[in-house]
Amino acid sequence: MITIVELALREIALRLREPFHISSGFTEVRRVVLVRLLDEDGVEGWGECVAGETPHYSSETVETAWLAIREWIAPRVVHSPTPGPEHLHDRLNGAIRGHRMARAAVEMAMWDLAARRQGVALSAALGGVRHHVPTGISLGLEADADALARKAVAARDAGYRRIKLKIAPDRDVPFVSAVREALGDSMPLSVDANAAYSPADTKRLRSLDAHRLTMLEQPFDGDDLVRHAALQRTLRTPICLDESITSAARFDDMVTLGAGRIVNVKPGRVGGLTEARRIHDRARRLRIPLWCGGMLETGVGRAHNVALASLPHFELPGDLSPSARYWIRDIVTPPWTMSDGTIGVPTERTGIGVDVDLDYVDDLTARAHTIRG
Ligand code: OSB
Ligand code: MG
Repeated sequence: MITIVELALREIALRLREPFHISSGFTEVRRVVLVRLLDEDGVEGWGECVAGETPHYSSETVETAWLAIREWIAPRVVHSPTPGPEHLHDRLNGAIRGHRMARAAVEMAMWDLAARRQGVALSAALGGVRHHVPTGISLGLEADADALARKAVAARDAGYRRIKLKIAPDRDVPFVSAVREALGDSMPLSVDANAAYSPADTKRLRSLDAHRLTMLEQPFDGDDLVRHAALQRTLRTPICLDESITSAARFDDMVTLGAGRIVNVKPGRVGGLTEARRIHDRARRLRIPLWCGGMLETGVGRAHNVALASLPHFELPGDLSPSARYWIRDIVTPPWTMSDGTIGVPTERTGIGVDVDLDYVDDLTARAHTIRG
């Protein structure tokens, strides 16, 4: 059994190297909630909450996650012995509706802690097999199609294996066509709408079929599974769902309805690594492609994503860029780096495989709160 004796919460602020625009919001300074668990033997575990500053991607925010962890999650974790992270996931899932990003931050810290206790890497604890995970890049909205095309070419030349463009109704077809022309036919290219369209835009979305996209990510609202299914029936390009897939059950619904043919898995969005792995296992059985998404994580959240992406069915490149794409200085050492379009999985170290730079985190901390039960 694992007995947690302390849950330490902190919020840090970290400026992005350049602002990131998507149809559902704009980020310049990332406010990140970090969770550190400590057990009775002095073993620690780290997790990162992916909730945004504003409720545009999902209803959760930094403020709601802070509240949920402090008031409802921590009291169910501290001094309540658990056999491990899967059990903890089910306990939290049974007790708390929603607040998945808040729950995930704690559950993922428990995965790190449990792996360290066992003396294994997080990827091994999850059943990972890959030593390098293929890397794609997500390019934010730009005001100008040529500027976007230049960024896409630079990303291809840097070795990224798939390029994803954010789109919105006023920045789609001409932007996609300029990028496709600049990249040539063979480079895997996809687009992500972050729910900016409605069924009235079906004709416009169908015109994207001409650009040989590997997928169209989340055109409609997260709740609109039935409407996604109707769109998919008229579209050649596979739909990939992101915001819609909040659980393994919702993944099953996607399959039943034909609402999408590819899944973007983000552990934070589904309540943690336990649920993310359940989606992986089902997708593998059904031969539905999936890949690991990103939420502009620091090096802590990235570590969890890299470990998840080492599972066998994560064959498509993820949104797993190296630290330097986001931050002047990451909060972990060593920072995450890319070589030959892949990120190395730290299999030689226990847990998440990177060290949190505590002095730097202290400098960045806006508030802290510790629960000892
Ligand atoms: O939809 O995948 C998304 C960032 C914030 C919120 C939602 C999304 C994204 C990204 C960035 O696409 C991916 C990354 O972390 O590089
Ligand atoms: Mg997305």
